[in-house]
Amino acid sequence: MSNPENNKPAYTPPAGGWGALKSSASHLIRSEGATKSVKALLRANQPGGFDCPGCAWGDEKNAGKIDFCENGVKAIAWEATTKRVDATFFQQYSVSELQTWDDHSLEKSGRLTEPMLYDAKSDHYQAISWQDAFAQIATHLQQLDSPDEALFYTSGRASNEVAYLYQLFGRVFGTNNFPDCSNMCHEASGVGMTRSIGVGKGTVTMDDFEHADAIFVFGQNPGTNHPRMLATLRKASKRGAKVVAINNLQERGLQKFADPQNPQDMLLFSSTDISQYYFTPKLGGDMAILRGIAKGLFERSQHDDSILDLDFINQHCHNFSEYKAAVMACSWQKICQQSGLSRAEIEQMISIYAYSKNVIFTWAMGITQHQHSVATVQELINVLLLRGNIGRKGAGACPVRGHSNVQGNRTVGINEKPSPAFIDALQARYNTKLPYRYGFNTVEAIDAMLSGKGKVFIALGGNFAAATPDSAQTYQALKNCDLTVHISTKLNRSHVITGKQALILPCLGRTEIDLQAGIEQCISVEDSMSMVHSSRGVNQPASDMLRSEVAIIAGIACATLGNEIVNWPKFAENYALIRDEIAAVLPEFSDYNARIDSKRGFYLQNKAALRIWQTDNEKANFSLTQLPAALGHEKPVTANSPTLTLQTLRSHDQYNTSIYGMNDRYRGVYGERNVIFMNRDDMQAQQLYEGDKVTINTVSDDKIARSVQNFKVVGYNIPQGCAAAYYPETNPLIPLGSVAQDCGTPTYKSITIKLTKS
Ligand SMILES: Nc1nc2c(c(=O)[nH]1)N[C@H]1C(S)=C(S)[C@@H](COP(=O)(O)OP(=O)(O)OC[C@H]3O[C@@H](n4cnc5c(=O)[nH]c(N)nc54)[C@H](O)[C@@H]3O)O[C@H]1N2
Ligand SMILES: Nc1nc2c(c(=O)[nH]1)N[C@H]1C(S)=C(S)[C@@H](COP(=O)(O)OP(=O)(O)OC[C@H]3O[C@@H](n4cnc5c(=O)[nH]c(N)nc54)[C@H](O)[C@@H]3O)O[C@H]1N2
Ligand SMILES: [Mo]
Repeated sequence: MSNPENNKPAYTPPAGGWGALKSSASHLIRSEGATKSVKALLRANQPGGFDCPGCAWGDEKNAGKIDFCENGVKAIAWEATTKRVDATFFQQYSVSELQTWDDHSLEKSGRLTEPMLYDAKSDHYQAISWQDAFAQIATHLQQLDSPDEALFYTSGRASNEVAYLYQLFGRVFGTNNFPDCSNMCHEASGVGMTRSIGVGKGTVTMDDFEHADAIFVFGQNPGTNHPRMLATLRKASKRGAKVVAINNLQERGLQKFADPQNPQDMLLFSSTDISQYYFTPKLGGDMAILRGIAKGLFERSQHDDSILDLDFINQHCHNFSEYKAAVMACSWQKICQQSGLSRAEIEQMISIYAYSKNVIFTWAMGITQHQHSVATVQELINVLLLRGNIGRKGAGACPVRGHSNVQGNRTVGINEKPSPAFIDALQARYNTKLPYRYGFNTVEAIDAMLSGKGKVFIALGGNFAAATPDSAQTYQALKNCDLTVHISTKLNRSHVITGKQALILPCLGRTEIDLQAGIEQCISVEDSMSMVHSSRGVNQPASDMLRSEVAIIAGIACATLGNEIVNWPKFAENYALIRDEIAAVLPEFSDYNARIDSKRGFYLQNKAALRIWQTDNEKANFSLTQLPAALGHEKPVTANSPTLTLQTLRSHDQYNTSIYGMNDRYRGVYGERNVIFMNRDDMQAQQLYEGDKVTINTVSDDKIARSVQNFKVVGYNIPQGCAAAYYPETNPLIPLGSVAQDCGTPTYKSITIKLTKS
């Protein structure tokens, strides 16, 4: 039985509000770039300004002069810091010494200012000219036995322009090895949705949120990770839409929210309840919930014709009767046990879903980072299809993307499994043979480096060493490489886990002015609602030696391949020409240059939203996957060796591997990150007390011991058998082989662990 004390909230004032503004301000000052940042802030998400690098939530069409959030402020200030990591810094600190620093200290050192080459003899990075850096990379690439020995990683902050150029470079070089952050993030959404409805992106626009009668938010913590989404949810909630949260934790930001941009809310410190309905399933239990909703709909449809949208189903869907049979064969007992919710709770969700006309499902990492994540995404779609909730105003599927342009990167070709049609189009445009065979995703890339099949690793942004699973193995993988190259703005873990040779190539950030051939360039990005818009930096570059990402990729490509097939330098001088290329290869971008200049950009039409299904049978397909036989929490526990299922997640003061600060305000954690949130009954059962220090050990059958030490136990409102701790500190625990079925995403939200007292 769970103890009522366990429901004690960690932080009582509403999320957002004064706390949010005070925290933003202190970050601005601490970043020592205050004046610059303030000027920059007012241009965030404004026409003619830059796209906030914080997240991929859509822009409100009636947003005023201010359309950013606390965490956007942090991202902008972080980039605008006046601290510098230059050649003198690297003279002072050897790489071995930097390896002992934590992630926060590395990034806090400041912006990278000039190209650096690692010298193994002295164990220091030393300055190198851009030309020599490009030549080094070219030599390494040209010496490979096969182009497939090169790996081209992308993090989702890259613009459409550089992403397009980068994939073109990799493919003309001869490989589809494009592991990317998406492989660790929303891959399951892309794979599952493409199978079911023929598109791998959300089907809704911002406008749909104004017409939804219910919004179900699955496995997502918008208060921290998509704060501008809270404003959208709050508006919906105020006009009477039901907001239903399904989350393993009681997240403050989903419960109450005072809008820091609404003066009235601030003065009165009033707040709106965001989610009137809050359900806390066990980790990985969402598919069972959805199956329960489907079962309830089928049961209720026996007495009520309005429950299922049979017209829609008959006209558009395939596999309906098979799906119905599969659902009805699944027992309530199994559904409740696996989800961790009671029958009454699930019935409540069924009522909300069945009696709301237009429903949107949103989701993020709580859904996609499990073993059965593709099946769960398909189950989300199944349930939407049952009531015709796709392709209708106010209804649809909304995977909420993470990185601000991760969706755009995929659209323009960053994909290790490109469609033959895309390669055909590239071949036709450049009149050259390009590879069709699939490349490596992120985990496969690590395997390839470990086995010697991957020899040159190039990263366009991100922090591969820290973001990926199984840190010990990943570090070894990177060290095995002949060359590692990082195109980055700030110092991070990946720069100090070097290949035999290593280069750091410092680039302009999104907020900075990008001058090419004397002309200011803009770039463009796509948000979670498929809106493509331009972004123009406003700050002076952190150093005059920085180059833009486009210029760097063009430089590497030109040194490696020459200019015969593609005239790289021409594109680096004028990004509008890259957009013309994109438009020539992807017809949905026709008139690209003209259309990004319109006020808030343009919408990339989503076929599923028009009820055109680009699947093999041209139907929307119900998927028939069974519930997992048993999740971690369902497996028998022996008293002397209790296991827990661990999810790894973000604190309020971080952007992925960038740690801005040591607080997690809404969860009541201050000044530290090595904590493990536990159910208090589990603590009692294991004789652990608040504040005890534990070692977290992974339970896996691959015979590799994995553990992290000195984690402080924090009693929390979390279902029994489940625990939570921050990423990236917990990445040493994630077995490399533990990935989602059919999409290869590491199972970052369900790792079986055992605790031992430190
Ligand atoms: N400020 C800030 N913004 C960010 C980021 C950041 O680090 N900082 N990262 C960006 C990126 S790349 C991404 S992908 C997004 C991530 O956005 P989120 O997906 O919100 O990120 P996480 O912190 O991983 O949170 C996962 C949430 O799902 C819940 N959860 C975990 N497992 C389950 C489960 O099995 N079922 C259910 N129902 N819930 C579960 C957790 O309790 C938590 O609330 O945010 C983006 N925006
Ligand atoms: N355990 C666990 N691991 C996870 C996750 C999890 O929930 N749990 N989440 C996963 C998810 S969803 C994601 S998306 C990945 C994120 O993986 P990545 O995208 O690889 O990691 P980030 O931390 O976002 O990358 C931060 C670095 O990007 C660089 N950078 C910042 N801005 C720019 C820019 O404008 N240009 C360039 N070139 N570089 C820039 C900076 O040097 C900074 O250090 O992590 C994954 N890893
Ligand atoms: Mo992500």
